[in-house]
Amino acid sequence: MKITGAEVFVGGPKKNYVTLKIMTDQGIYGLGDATLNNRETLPAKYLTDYLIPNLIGMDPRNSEDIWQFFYRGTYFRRGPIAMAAFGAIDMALWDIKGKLANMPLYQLFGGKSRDGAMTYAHATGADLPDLMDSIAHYVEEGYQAVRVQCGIPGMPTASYAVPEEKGENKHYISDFSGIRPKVEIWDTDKYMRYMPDALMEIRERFGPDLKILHDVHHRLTPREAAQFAKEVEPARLFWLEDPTPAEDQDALRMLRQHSTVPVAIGEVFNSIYDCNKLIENELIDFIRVAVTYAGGITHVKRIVDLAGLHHVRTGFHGAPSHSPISMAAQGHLNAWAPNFGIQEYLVLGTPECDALFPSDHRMENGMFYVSDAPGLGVDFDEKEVEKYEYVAGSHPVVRLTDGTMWDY
Ligand code: KDG
Ligand code: MG
Repeated sequence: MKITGAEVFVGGPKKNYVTLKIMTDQGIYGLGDATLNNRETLPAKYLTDYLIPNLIGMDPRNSEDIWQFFYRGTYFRRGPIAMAAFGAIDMALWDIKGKLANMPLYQLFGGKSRDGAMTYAHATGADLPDLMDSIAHYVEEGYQAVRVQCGIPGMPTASYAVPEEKGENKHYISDFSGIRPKVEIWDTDKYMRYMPDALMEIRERFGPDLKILHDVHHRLTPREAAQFAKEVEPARLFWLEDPTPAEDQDALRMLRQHSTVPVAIGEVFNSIYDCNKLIENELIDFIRVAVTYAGGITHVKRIVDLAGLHHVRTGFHGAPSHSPISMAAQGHLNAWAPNFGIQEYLVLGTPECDALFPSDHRMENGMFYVSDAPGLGVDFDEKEVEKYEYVAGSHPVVRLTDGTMWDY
């Protein structure tokens, strides 16, 4: 069996999804997602200029050897652009393997460990009452777990994932369009004074069962994170996400010495070497890597297995930039993983998105159920994608009140 060709498509409703299609001499094709939010053209170019010419003629069934060929053969290893490109190839090869076996992917991993996978929604608000409305909306939709973010009184601008105006609190997606980034002004003291009590008010309003998650988006120093973690303990969070900048694997030691709050990290990691110390030293509780830019199913499965040895559960990244293809890949891993924790799930789910990526996977009451279709179980409509143009975007940048650059 041989790979005969591959094509990359960039486009989608409100998102520049990067979709890879690999064709074979047996008529079976596979799909992969290489969407690197706000830098989408780069993995696309890496694929078309370097990787696809090498793929032609390879046997698509040898997904492990092909992964090693690209990873080891690159010399300049890792990094989100390369790992997103390798990841898309890997997903597509697994898709082909599943179609050849006539089995859904979770069967090839070892079968189902659960029927549905719990997901969490993003609740947000310009202020705390606005956030409370947003949480109530998702609870009513059936979610058992909700991530909560809100505006901080006195903060000069809205901060991470928070709208400027009240009322935009349902299915809110930040607008990242434009090459010049928006500037957010951040005040650590105000945040640390306000947020612990706000989280406690949320716990009191929604009771003991709601799983409450909160994302600090890498903004605290190790000492501040330790103090913050201690102060939010009474709210009994399901997780505290990215309290410190992700590059520093030792940053969580101090937090761990002072608090038992569960910690989640890893949405910006792109290899096992970014998190092996965190996992082996049991400094985290949830690993947030994504198949999209952590080298695909082959590499992420390796991380999941290492995590399982150290009581670390999965909580894969699932921001709206992940296309239904990578979310399906994660859906199959979630169905199988003995150490599954939770899945962030923000696929647009609009009729336009469903038309571009038809599938029978379904969301019900905040739970994700994978279909039994062979492979990934998602298709891609090449005619539909022609409707969309690439729109360049940038993540915001963050400055402290005196102008100093900080972490987004
Ligand atoms: O592209 C960046 C987003 O994916 C990120 O800001 C989202 O922190 C995020 C999350 O938890 O989904
Ligand atoms: Mg996050």
